Amino acid sequence: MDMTTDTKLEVTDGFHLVIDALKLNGIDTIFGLPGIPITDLTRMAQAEGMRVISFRHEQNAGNAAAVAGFLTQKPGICLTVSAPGFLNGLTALANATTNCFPMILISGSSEREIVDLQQGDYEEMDQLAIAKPLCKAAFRVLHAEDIGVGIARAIRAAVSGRPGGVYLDLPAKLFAQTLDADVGKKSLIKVVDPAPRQIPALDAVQRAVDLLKSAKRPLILLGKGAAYAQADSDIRALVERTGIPYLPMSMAKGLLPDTHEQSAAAARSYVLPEADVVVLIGARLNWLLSHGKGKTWGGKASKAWGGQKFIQIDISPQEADSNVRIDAPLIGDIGSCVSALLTSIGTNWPKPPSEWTSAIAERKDKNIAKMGETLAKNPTPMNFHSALNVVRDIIKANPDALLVNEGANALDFTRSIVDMYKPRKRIDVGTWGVMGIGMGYCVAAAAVTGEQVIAIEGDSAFGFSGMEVETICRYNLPVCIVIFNNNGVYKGTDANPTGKPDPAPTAFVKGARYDKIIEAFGGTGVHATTPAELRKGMEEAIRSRKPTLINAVIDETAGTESGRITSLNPSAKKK
Ligand code: ADP
Ligand code: TZD
Repeated sequence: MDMTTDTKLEVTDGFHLVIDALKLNGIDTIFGLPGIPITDLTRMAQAEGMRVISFRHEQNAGNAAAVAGFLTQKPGICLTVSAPGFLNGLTALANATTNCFPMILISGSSEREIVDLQQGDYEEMDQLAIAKPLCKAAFRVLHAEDIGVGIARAIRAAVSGRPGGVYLDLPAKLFAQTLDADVGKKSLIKVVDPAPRQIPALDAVQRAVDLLKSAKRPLILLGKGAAYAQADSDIRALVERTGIPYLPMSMAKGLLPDTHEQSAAAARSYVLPEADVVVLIGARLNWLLSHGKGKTWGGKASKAWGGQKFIQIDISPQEADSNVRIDAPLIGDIGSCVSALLTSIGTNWPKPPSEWTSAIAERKDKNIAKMGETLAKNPTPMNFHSALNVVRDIIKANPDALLVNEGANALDFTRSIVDMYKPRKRIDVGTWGVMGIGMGYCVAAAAVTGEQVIAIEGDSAFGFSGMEVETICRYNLPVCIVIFNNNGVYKGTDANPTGKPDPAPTAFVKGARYDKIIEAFGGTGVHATTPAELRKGMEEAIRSRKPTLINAVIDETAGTESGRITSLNPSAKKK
């Protein structure tokens, strides 16, 4: 052997294999929070050209990853340290799974031998076991040569079929393991067709079309699965070619512009009980749709079926019949299902009877006119309606902006008042109605799309992730946060019935100046007590694209307990 030639082997290690495997699969962003054992992973990922966005709390990084997954159809990556960092991220992973958003939570973990014998390691926890029941799939990689497989399996699990959250456990020791660089490279997998199309069966399509043909009062319901699927033009074609009125669920708003003449949103309480055949496209009949039965659907009693027949388009074959009978399940990906329906209905589909569409139009016009009157008022102090009248104009003028929304009243009023014009522009509390998604969603929305982001936040809702205002300023993201400040959870008027000095459980510091928070980090703070001041603040934020926080002072008596879901509060038997 000639000892004069350079025989030094090129090596790689666990750190680089993780980064290379992600990059190979087109993943270019990591949302996370550094610490043992993943600090160097964040540094090296940045050095290797990935965008690494570092948060102040893992739950917010996790929420960012989840919504990045929703917006891009690629799994969003959240990277955390072990035990407490992992647990902080886990809430977001469970939320992503609940919402059917693809996401991978990658957490470093402590030494297996010590964890398994419960000998008390630094941040010891059996993370894999804890994650399993809360996500779609969970994997652990022990050897550097398996990193490629581990990442590939995580990606497939996250985006194929019904999307969801995946946990990937990477023990500290893995990162330092070395491998011949060439062997390492060959061990990586570029996932082919990670979310394969699932074509619906022809007889299922025929069954759905036959049922639809029989309808006198058909209705289409669009859910956030339809928004996720990115089958925008086919969905629009289905709605327009059939002439069927449609209702968008919260995050499906804008799939067709909310101002579309077939939108029945302003006549929701009329169309749900009256419809005879309902086409569900990427929407579950869960609590948000009153489980498809009861008074909302014209049922005689609270759990009685209202008589509707359902066509349900969903990728999950187990979804049908979860609450009421589904007469025509159409199982497949939404793109393939909707396109199969379009082929089958052709171009001469008869429009629904005009008695149905004109009855809807009549209700709609009345409700819209009534809302117009309310919005035109300018009371002092400002209330939800007069403030949202401004937001409504701003979104109309900036239809590409993303709207993040959380709170109770701040959520319900925004959803019904602010029209959306384009798909996937509205992101909110989702299936759980969870507080705390706000700032994480803002960061991801801005980072992933580059568009202006506007957040409409209840003052309570904002508090769950408020520290990420620093993150927004640090990365100089075009985010305008508007806090509807009514001095508390739901309202600011509760008092302690005992007369003792502690405030009521739902009350906050009165007259808090949230705008000062962003000023601490170099952002723009605005204190707005009138619609005019709010408008000026929002317009300037959008013009400058500077991180902005507007403290919009709202009448503390406005709003209701729990917003629109007051009825879910258990009522006390003993008064
Ligand atoms: P919403 O809250 O807007 O009513 P849900 O989250 O309840 O919507 O429902 C979303 C549904 O969409 C889920 O049942 C999910 O399985 C389904 N889904 C998600 N992505 C797709 C897709 N690409 N094709 C078909 N169904 C999908
Ligand atoms: N904790 C979590 C994680 N999620 C929740 N949904 C709640 C608590 C309970 N909750 C709601 O459902 S809305 C809300 C809480 C605390 C806040 C409502 O107050 P707000 O909005 O200031 O954000 P409004 O506009 O004043 O109603």
